[in-house]
Amino acid sequence: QITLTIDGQQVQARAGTTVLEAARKIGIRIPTLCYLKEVNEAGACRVCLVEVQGARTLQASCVTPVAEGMVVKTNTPEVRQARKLNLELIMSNHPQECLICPRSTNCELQAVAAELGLKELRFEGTNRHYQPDNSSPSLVRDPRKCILCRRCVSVCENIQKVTAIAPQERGFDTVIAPAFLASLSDSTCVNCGQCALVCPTAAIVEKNQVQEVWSALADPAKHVVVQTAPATRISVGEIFGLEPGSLVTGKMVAALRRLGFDKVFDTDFTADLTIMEEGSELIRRLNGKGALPLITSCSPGWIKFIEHHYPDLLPHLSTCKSPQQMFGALAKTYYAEKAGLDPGSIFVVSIMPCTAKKYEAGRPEMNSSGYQDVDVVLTTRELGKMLKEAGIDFTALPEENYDQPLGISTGAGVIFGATGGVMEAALRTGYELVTGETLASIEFKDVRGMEGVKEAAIDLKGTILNVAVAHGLGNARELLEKIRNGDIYHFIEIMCCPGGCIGGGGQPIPTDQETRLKRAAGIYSTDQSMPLRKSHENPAVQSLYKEFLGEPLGHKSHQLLHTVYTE
Ligand code: HC1
Repeated sequence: QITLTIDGQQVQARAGTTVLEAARKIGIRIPTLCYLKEVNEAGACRVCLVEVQGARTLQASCVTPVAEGMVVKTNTPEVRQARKLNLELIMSNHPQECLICPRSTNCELQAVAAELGLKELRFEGTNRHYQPDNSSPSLVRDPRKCILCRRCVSVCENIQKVTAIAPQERGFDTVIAPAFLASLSDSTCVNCGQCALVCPTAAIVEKNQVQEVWSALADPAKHVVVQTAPATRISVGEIFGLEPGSLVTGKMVAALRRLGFDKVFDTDFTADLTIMEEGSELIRRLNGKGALPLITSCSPGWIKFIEHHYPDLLPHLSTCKSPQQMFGALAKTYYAEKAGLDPGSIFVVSIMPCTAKKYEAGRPEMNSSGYQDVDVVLTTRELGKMLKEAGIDFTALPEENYDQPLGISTGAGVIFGATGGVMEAALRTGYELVTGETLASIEFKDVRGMEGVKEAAIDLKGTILNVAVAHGLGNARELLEKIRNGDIYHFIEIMCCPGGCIGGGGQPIPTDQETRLKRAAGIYSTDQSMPLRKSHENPAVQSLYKEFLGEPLGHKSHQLLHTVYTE
């Protein structure tokens, strides 16, 4: 332990702790912009300056380690003035578009300016000459709003290990962009949107498609249906001031009806269906037909990552489309038939915690209904914007139920939203299908939690199934290297984003580790509250097979619910 003094108070801190953390421990708030704990600790923005006795200049507290006997002052006239000056310099070439900016009221630059009491902008810098990059189906990069904090670079390089963006050029020309200033769509970007989650401003945001949905809703010739992803029901409430993890399924359904959707359905229904298809695929592969380990394929950022970086492992991917895409294909076939609708008039909207789902919906494979299966994907954040625009008082809404039959689901469907959930859902069904026995305990806790790579050996009454789960692409790399090195696994779940979809790039900001944990807890308690918790017990899935699909991996399933990914 080290003892130091901050603003006259004695503080004990572990060696290696920064002055910023030591100050926070005793309730002293030092403003920060570029700092992101354990991801970006670069001291780049210099708004966290403090005075350290004996030092010749003010120090960036986020990168200054504590030292024995250190005397720190965080609130002197010089400190306040220096922080303000640095902020003014940052803002001198930041577009003054706050009123119409997508991050307005949720912008850290705006918040720090208010916190520091900035009252005037005395300098006019050279405006950045780089133009917004609209090339990606998922994200818009606007270098004019970039404050060069490098959070996006760190998350892309160190957490996702994708390194699609990095600082390019020098001095005033510095810009965060793909190599050779290529557009995002020409880079190795997987569309995960983790950059957008950590960006303090609007330099990287989701591609906003709200207007496309308003237009569809206003078109009397269109029958507009919506599906909601597992991880949206425990996060959309945050946009309206609720705690992360608060379950708002019923209010979300009510809100979507108020917006004018003709039917409100649930992606959890097709998550259950995915388990039927993927579980059957696993059993088939265990019987020698196809490559092992089988790896899940529902996370589109992960799919793009394996296509770019591990094409030799593509035969291991499940051929199942994601639940989002299975839903789209069924909405325009099974549902159209049942409801007596022309599939061409059905417009499918998805509410997803994910920016890569926008890209997935536009992939050329995703039109097995004869139409583009999913028409528009909105992130949780865009749904929040839409609801605000419509003047819907979200927290005052009553709880309503999903429409049937594509709104019926089990607890296994909902846990898809947290890392380990797809695996656990598959084990709940797989165990019972393989052994013919009812599980005594349905909770597989070894595959839950935030550890980067989780492994377990599951005893299927004599047959041992080696399973592993990775979330975040950096962790996925680690696991994929083990497969390449010959480690034996039978079944693997990989989700692109840290924490799984609860930490998706389209989720409310902030999405930090504390938030992820609360959302995951919300997911698991939702599962516990469900009357049915195993996918094969979903009566709507059972009817779907009886009335329409036939059997898992049958001809129709093959045509509508499966695909093959190539390099
Ligand atoms: Fe996900 Fe999935 S769980 S990928 O994380 O398999 O986005 O929530 O909708 O498709 O069901 C996301 C979440 C989501 C799909 C399902």
